[in-house]
Formats: sequence, structure tokens, C-alpha cells
Amino acid sequence: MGVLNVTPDSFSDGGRYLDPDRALAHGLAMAGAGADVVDVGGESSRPGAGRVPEAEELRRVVPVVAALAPHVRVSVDTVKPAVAQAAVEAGATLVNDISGMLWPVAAACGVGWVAMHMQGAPRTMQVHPRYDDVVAEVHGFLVERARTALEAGVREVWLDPGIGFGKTPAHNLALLHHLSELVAEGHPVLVGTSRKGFLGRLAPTPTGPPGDVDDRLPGSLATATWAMLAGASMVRVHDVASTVEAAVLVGTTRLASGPLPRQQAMSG
Ligand code: HH2
Repeated sequence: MGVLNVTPDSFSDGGRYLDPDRALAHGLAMAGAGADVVDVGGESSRPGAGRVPEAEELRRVVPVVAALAPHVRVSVDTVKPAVAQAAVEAGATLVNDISGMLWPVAAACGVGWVAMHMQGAPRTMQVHPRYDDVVAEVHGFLVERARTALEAGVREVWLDPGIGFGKTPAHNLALLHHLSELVAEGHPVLVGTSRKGFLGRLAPTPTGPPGDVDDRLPGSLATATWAMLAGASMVRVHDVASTVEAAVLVGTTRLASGPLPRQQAMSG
């Protein structure tokens, strides 16, 4: 899943794709680089972000969804029912919902739904995240949401632990460590670690912790690869070409069982 933020203030690419033509070009480029889904969002959910009025979010998102949908599967990253519905009418077939509340919209529109876990709301979620048992609480919430959505008639339900959404670096690590247990619940799992702040704090370099989002590609690839090995069916990323390369290598390595033919082993 390639990230397409049609916003002025997203944490890593804010302002770059606010212009609809540039957004379309970037969406097509991500599809060309191997993204199966392009996730179009018109409201940043970075820590501290405020809300965008509905009319403004519609204005940002709908034309880009309409232009991209004939070329690649489009999801809409929104928490607003009206935006989700308008995006579906414009061609989106997946509602990526960080609030975990929009299953009735997905059911009514006959499209897929991503249920993500978030503690609190973006404006304050990183102030003091607290859990007794983060893995049990997040997994329990998601499995319950999946059950409710399936009962309501949603036919495609994805679960996402919501890395960075009301979570400390230790919470994020625990969720990644136990990801295979969420996968074992039997629903397809989506994970988004791309360029997130905890990557820099967890893997300091000899010159200090990488503070800038542009320094987070190694951490993004490492954690996307971890998620794939744990059984995640989709990763949400900004750097599509590098991640597709990692995914191909994971898949190829998984298939390469047994001893290599002698000639191939020698030529490397
Ligand atoms: N992360 C972000 C936004 N939407 N959706 C899902 N399902 N999972 C995630 O981990 C996730 C998400 C935050 O990343 P980004 O869109 O790049 O930033 P911003 O919210 O600032 O636009």
C-alpha cells in the first residue's frame, strides 16, 4: 500500500502532493513501482494534528481518488463517514479507518474496511499512552471490531495494530514482536511503520539518532520486512520501490527450500 497524502502538513511528505496533478503523478508512479493499493488521505493524523473541515477534506481527496481509481486499487484514509462515502462513489474500494469506527459505511457501500487501533485522538495521543497489556488490549479490540464488521456484512476486513497511534516506542516494539499472534486470528493484517518517529529513537547511528524522516528508510524497510515475515498481508509505505524489492526477496527466500543445484550454488 503506497501512501498518498493530499495534505499540507503530513509528517513526512506534507505539501508535496497537495496539487492534484502532482498527487496523480505520484499515485501512478507508486502503482508503477508495484503498489497494489494507493491510500489517499486528506487529513494528517500525525501526533498533535488538528481536524480538517469536511468540505476541505472532500475537496482534497475526491478528485485524486477519481483520477487514480481507473488505474490502481484506491483506499481512502479518513475517519469521516461522508468522505469515505464520497471516495467510494469516486472509485475507492477500501476504507482505511484509523478510528476503527466506519464499518457501517463500508457495509453500506459494499467495500473493504481497515480497522486500525488508536488510543485517543491524534491531537493528544502521544501525551501519555498507557496500557496494562498493550498486546492483549490492541489484539482484543481488533478481533472484536472484525467480528462486529463481519456480522454487519463487511466482506473484506483488515486489522492494523496502529503503530505510533497512542503508543510509546516500547508499545510499538511489543506489537511488532507479537504480530504473528494477530495474524493467527485469521484476518488479513496491515502494518504501517514507514518513516515513523520511533524508528529513529530505537536505532541510533554513530552520529546520533536520526532525527530527520529522510533518515528512516533503513528502519522502515527492516520493520516492513519483519511484518512480512510475521505474516502481514500488506504494509503501508512511502517508499514503494524499495519495499517491493524487500517483499520480492522475502517471497523468493521463502520459496527457496532444499539444496541449490550445484551450478547455481557456485555461481552465487
Ligand atoms: N499511519 C498513518 C496514517 N494512516 N493508516 C493505517 N491503516 N495504518 C497506519 O499505520 C497509518 C495510517 C500516518 O502516516 P502518514 O499518512 O504518512 O502521515 P500523516 O498522518 O501525517 O498524513
